[in-house]
Amino acid sequence: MNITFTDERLEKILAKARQGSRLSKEDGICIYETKDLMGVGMIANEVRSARHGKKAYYIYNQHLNYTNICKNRCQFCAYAKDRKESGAYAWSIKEIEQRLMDRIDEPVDELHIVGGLNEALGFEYYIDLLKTVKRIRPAATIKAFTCVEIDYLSRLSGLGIDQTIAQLKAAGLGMMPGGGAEILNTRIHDTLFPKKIDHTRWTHIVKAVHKAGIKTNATMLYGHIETIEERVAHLITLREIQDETGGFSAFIPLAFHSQNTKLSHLPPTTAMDDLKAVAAARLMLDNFDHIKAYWVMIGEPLAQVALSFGADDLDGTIMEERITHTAGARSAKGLTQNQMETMIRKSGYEPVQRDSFYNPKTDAAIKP
Ligand code: V47
Ligand code: SF4
Repeated sequence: MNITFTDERLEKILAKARQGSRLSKEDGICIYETKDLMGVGMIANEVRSARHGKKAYYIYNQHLNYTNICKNRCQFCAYAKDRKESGAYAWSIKEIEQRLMDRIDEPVDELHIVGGLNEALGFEYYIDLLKTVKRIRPAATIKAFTCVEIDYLSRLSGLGIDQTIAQLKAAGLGMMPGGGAEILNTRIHDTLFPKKIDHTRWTHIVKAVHKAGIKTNATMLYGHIETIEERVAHLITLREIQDETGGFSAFIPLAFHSQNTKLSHLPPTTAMDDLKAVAAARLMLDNFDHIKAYWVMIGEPLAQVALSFGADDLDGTIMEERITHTAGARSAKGLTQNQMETMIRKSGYEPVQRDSFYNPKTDAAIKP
């Protein structure tokens, strides 16, 4: 297909994408800087179509955020609280069981489980949590914790990283979500989340997790104080890790929401930022199969458009999202399977209900 660009620098990026050549740091910067959003989108869509055709994936999932008490208190986080603050909570294992039972009649394939670093919870709590979920939902995949929790739990248990991962895996951990990476950069770490692990530790842990045979996702939190160069460096770091381990499943750009955070003066990301984040990921991360447009953060309408800007996955039905909604997200808290499939079909794509490892659930497709 002939593409006419208003920014001629995109000709070179299109040629590279068509040859399957790796894009450089300069190409990444150009993708973010250019005003030719449609040009970038068309290249990203070509790459997305070659890999996935008209398929758009989603999963039937449930989020469980077991505690919002967190000792890290990252500047960008509206969700975390101190122990004595009003609204602070920590669910007992019984309460977790209850939340699972509340939805036991639904065909949930994945439990997405993350929470704050709550010093009142011991290592045994995490093991119990995994075992309880596995007992109640034996067929579902537990996608839980991030490298931040792995680091924390290895200190809490005194077991070291590899043993900690092994114990969590034995208790039912199936894969890990991508949160916690934020932007892999010292300046941003020291400014926004100095108490959380830095990029060196995150990289070390994610490689150990992949080596243990556990797939993870990767994310990038954008739209705060980061520069374009820092975004591109983040993507290149992830690409290099993926070359080494092959352990990343999907990449998810996370649009920063500033309400109720220490950065509440910052404006929301624009549609231009959000679509560029998806397209840049599709083009720079040539060794990632899946790019998610997380509808919770960019809203359902823009997530539909993002399917034509490089995304092949809309994440899941969710039902009870807390982290982004505490920071002012206006999207729904959850979607029914029907709403999800309608959203995909109305964008011109074919919904594919998947499991956590992108195996299609062929028997479960809802017909229009
Ligand atoms: O780790 C925190 C980010 C992450 C805010 O792997 C914020 O499938 C925006 O990682 N505004 C949690 N973002 C969400 C996450 C995720 C979501 C969906 C799918 C997957 C996956 C992973 O959200 C946190 C942090 O990076 N975050 N505060 C905020 N105010
Ligand atoms: Fe804690 Fe995670 Fe929030 Fe940081 S982003 S304060 S680690 S819950």
